[in-house]
Amino acid sequence: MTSLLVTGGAGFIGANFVRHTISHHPEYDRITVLDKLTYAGNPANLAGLEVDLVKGDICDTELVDDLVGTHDVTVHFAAESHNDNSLADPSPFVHTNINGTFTLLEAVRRHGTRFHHISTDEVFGDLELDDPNRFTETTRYNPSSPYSATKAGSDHLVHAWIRSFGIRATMSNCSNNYGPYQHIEKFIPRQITNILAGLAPKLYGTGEQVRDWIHVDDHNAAVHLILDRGRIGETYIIGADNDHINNKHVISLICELMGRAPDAYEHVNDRPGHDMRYAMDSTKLRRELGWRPRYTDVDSGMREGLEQTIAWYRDNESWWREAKAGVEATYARQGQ
Ligand code: NAD
Ligand code: TDX
Repeated sequence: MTSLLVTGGAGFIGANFVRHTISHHPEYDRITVLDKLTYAGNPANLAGLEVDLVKGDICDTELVDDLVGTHDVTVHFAAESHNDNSLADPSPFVHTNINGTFTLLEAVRRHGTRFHHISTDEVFGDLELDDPNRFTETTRYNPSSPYSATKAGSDHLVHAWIRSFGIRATMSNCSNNYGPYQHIEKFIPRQITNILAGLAPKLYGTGEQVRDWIHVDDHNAAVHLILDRGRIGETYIIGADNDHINNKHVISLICELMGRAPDAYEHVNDRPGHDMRYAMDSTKLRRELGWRPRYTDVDSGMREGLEQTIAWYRDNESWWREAKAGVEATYARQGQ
């Protein structure tokens, strides 16, 4: 039996990971979540689960040392995760994404426990729309925003701790996730809850940007495969081959699935420095570990994933309603 520490487990992907672990991986007999419960963390995401939730900062050396030392495996999701916020104030991004990852790595080095670092496609920068290439495990780092630069910094720390100190770590870089429990500041839940709240969906700029959308359950299934069978020291790219669908297409699909005209959205100010296209090549993960995404292809799997996600936000209005006015007021101040 194995004990598991999940940092950021009260956030979107971390909470889905805890749920996935409880329903599919009984070998993890004790699960602890370490989460600062920032605006993005919500204890309700773990309601009813047999999990110890410790409220704390991953930069707290003593607390982190104690928790890492008493769990066999640490999976590190905790981060400041929203690009738009990083443009308004980068400082929490440096604190959590860089100093927090450093604090965890030092604890892992002291205790020799297993570590998995969760990262993003954005560390590779962006591709032009007509560039046929996709990101692989060997793509050069080239981050654009304060968010992606701090995630890139955290990845470099993990690489260095693996090479210099031989820690037992793996890493994964995944593309844009969607699914239940995602904060309504993010693209897909913002549009769904706009429609539910009687507001127009909001598209940045022309909406030509491409994100390689993946359902959160497909991401988390991949993380478990890496924990079970991934090679120590290795990085795995995770992506579900949706790298041809632009934001305009996604927003129209959401409108259509929610019974609106496909063009029933507004154009708003673009994001400064907006990355154009992300595309992931997950061949290594598929070949080595046999991973297959369930929610792939925009006309079948992604449509099904979006329908389920829309139903979740419709059925869980109390989960998002209170935050909605504040999130929209912040966007309105930015002309978004
Ligand atoms: P999220 O913002 O929904 O959740 C982050 C969680 O971390 C929150 O619960 C928050 O309270 C917690 N946290 C923040 N600072 C902390 C600190 N100093 N100490 C302890 N806890 C802290 O983010 P998410 O979308 O679930 O992303 C999780 C991870 O996955 C991040 O590392 C992110 O970079 C990565 N990622 C996200 C996506 C995506 O599309 N959302 C894609 C690829 C990778
Ligand atoms: O209202 C919006 N309208 C809009 O057009 C919002 C919030 C976003 N957008 C656009 C910007 C992006 O091109 O949609 C796309 C997706 O935006 P986000 O949901 O903010 O995601 P992104 O910036 O691509 O980053 C996400 O994927 C990689 C996560 O937030 C990161 O944590 C992850 O690392």
